[in-house]
Order: sequence, then C-alpha cells, then structure tokens
Amino acid sequence: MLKPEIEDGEASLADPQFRADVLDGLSRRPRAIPARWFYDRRGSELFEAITDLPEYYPTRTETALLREICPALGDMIGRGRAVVEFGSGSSTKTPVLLGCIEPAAYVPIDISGDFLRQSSAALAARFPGLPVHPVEADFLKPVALPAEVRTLPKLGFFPGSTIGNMAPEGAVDLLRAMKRWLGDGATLLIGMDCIKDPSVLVPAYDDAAGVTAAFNLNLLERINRELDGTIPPAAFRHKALWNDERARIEMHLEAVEDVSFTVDGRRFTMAAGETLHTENSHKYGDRDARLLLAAGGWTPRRRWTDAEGRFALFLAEA
Ligand code: AVI
Repeated sequence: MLKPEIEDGEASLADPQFRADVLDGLSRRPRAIPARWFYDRRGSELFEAITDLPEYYPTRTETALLREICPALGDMIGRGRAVVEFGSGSSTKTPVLLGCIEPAAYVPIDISGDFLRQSSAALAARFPGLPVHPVEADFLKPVALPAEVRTLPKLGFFPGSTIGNMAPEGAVDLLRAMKRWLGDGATLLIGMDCIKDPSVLVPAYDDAAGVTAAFNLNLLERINRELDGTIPPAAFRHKALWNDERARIEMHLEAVEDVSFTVDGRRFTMAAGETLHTENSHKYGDRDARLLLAAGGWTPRRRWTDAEGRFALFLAEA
C-alpha cells in the first residue's frame, strides 16, 4: 500500500508527515485527513479483508477481467518489457499479467520494505529466471528505476483503481510523473473503477459485516496510538456517501455526540453531526478516463470492461 506498516507502541516514532497531516486536517474546515494514513498494519489487514467482501466488487472484477484479456494483452504488449508496478504486491493480479506477456524484468515499487521483500521473493519463486528488482519508495515522490532496466522498454502497471483515491489534479500529476519515469515508448496498464448506480457503489464502501467501518475507524486508533491522542472511537460512526457532482464515493467519520479530545497535546472539539473526511474514491466514465489519461500525457489505445461494465482496464501509450 501507499504507506509503511507501523508497529504497535511506536508513538515516539510517528511519521512527522502523519503528525502534520492530522493536526492540519483536524484544524481545517471541513476537517479532512488524507486516505494514505489508513494503512498501518491493522489498516492493511482490514483492506485485504475488504477485497474479499461480497459487496466490494473492484478487486475480483479486475482480476477476472485481467485473466480474460490476457491473450489480447500478450498480443498488444509483446514480449521483452520491464514491468514496473506502482504500489506492488497484489498477490493475485501480478502473476496473471506476468504470465501472459513474457516480461524481461519485474520492478515492484512499494513504500513498505517488508511487504516488498515478501512479495518479490514469492514472485521470483513463481517465475524462475525473471529478474526482479524491487524498489522501496513512495511513488508519490520522484522514483529512480534500477540501472538494470534503464534501457528496456517499460510497461507501467497501476491496478486496483488506486488512481481513484487521488483528486483529479493529483492524478494528472502522477500520470505525468509516471510517463517521465517510464520513458519513451512506454505503455501503461491502469485500472479504473466505473461510475455506476449508488445502490451498488455505497454498499461496496459500507458493507453489512462492518469491515469498511472498522477500516475507517482504525484511523482514530492509529492517531491515538502514534500521536498520543484521546479520541473516543465510540463517539464516531462510519459514513459512506456518493457525491454525484464529483463522481466519487466519500468516506467520513461522523461525530455521534459532541466530543472533545486532544492529539499531540492540542485540543479539538467536534459537534454532533460534524464529520472528518477520510477518503475519496473517484469513479470514471469512459470519456472521463480518456480525458484524465490524455491530461496525464498518455494516449489510450484500448479499454476493456467486465460484462456488467463495473470496472475498466486501459492500455495507454506514452
Ligand atoms: C485502495 N483503494 C483503491 C480502495 C478504494 O476502493 O478506493 C480503498 C478502499 N476504501 C474503502 N474500501 C476500499
């Protein structure tokens, strides 16, 4: 995921950026904290559990779609590329892709070193003879690819609709940066979740078993643990809503009563009904997605969706 896992009891080692984002996010109106901070160890486990939920269609839909389009992908991409995966470690999707394109090398990029080493070792065992060059880095900052793949043509792989967690401006900046890092002749395979009826979208982010609620509320536990907070999680409830104007699911933590707490020695007060905005998950129609890719410097060549049109994979050229 986007952020490293943090062990329990590491309050003194809190990431300064986490502290700044939380204090700033609690002070601003409307209150908002970037979604990247969901992913401590517990948050990463809860996200894995989300991907198996009956209501959360994106992961299984994208994986099935990838399997289905494999032969076409093999034909279009050709062999001999270095596959560069952004936010690597999706244990099921990566082997599907690597199995159908005969890559020359695999470069997983992830901020979590432990996770990266584990998934790289598993991949190397599964594809003997494939050079694997893990890069421990935050791909929201400039990334240097390993010297071994510098002269190879690249295929960027950015599955999961992770691009949807960024505001469109940030998404465009990232696509442009990817184009610079991957170089001339690069190709990009990117997953984007499609706009659909809120009766499907909202339950995907507010499941009956309450796993997404636990994922959202875990942010408060993380703040308490790492930033010496006194937030009572029971004073908040998970809220997921579809913002039609911005074509995104929003997740919030809503105060169910007037609540006062401290974080890092600073006091904050929230009135009942006030929310802390914790995530956006943008959904893209066909044209929106093409415009986004074009603004990011990529020319869309092919779009595939599942039979129900829930999730799309785009192949684009630099
Ligand atoms: C990681 N990301 C693409 C997920 C999404 O669907 O936006 C994160 C998530 N949040 C709640 N459920 C899943």
